[in-house]
Amino acid sequence: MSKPLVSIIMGSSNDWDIMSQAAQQLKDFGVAYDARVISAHRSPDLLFDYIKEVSAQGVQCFIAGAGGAAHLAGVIAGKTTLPVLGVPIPSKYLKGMDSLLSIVQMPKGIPVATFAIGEAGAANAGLFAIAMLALNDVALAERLTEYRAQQAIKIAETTLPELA
Ligand code: RP5
Repeated sequence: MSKPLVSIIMGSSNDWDIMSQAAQQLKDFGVAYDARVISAHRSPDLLFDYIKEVSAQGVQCFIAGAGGAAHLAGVIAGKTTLPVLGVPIPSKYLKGMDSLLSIVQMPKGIPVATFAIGEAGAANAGLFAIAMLALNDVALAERLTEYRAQQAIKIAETTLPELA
């Protein structure tokens, strides 16, 4: 198993339904990743140890998904200069608006690239990580170009149903 290039962290195992979309993109493109449940609130010491450990192993960026008081991505960004991609998880009562605002409103100087709430955000965070890695990996860049071309073909071939 090759060393992970991307670390996916989520605040709860309940976030995996959404965050697995990021993992799936990385898997589909053959990018090695590590996915963990670590909470910024419930297990902060573990989070700091893990960031140090995977950074030393060569991880290139973090994808962090959390819901509600979603501080995970921001806390990671405060501990590393590696890019941090934040995914707001839909929450029970506020439907992820709380998560989105918690992640996107970072103080000047500590950026988090914030994605859409839910599945699309998680999948796009995976694709964005791939795009960053592709800057230094020609084969990966070619696969990404092909992936985009396939999407365009699908759209071009789409027909609408006839009206009755
Ligand atoms: C956050 O709190 C997690 O990211 C999760 O989305 C939310 C609720 O966690 P659980 O109570 O479902 O474990 O830390």
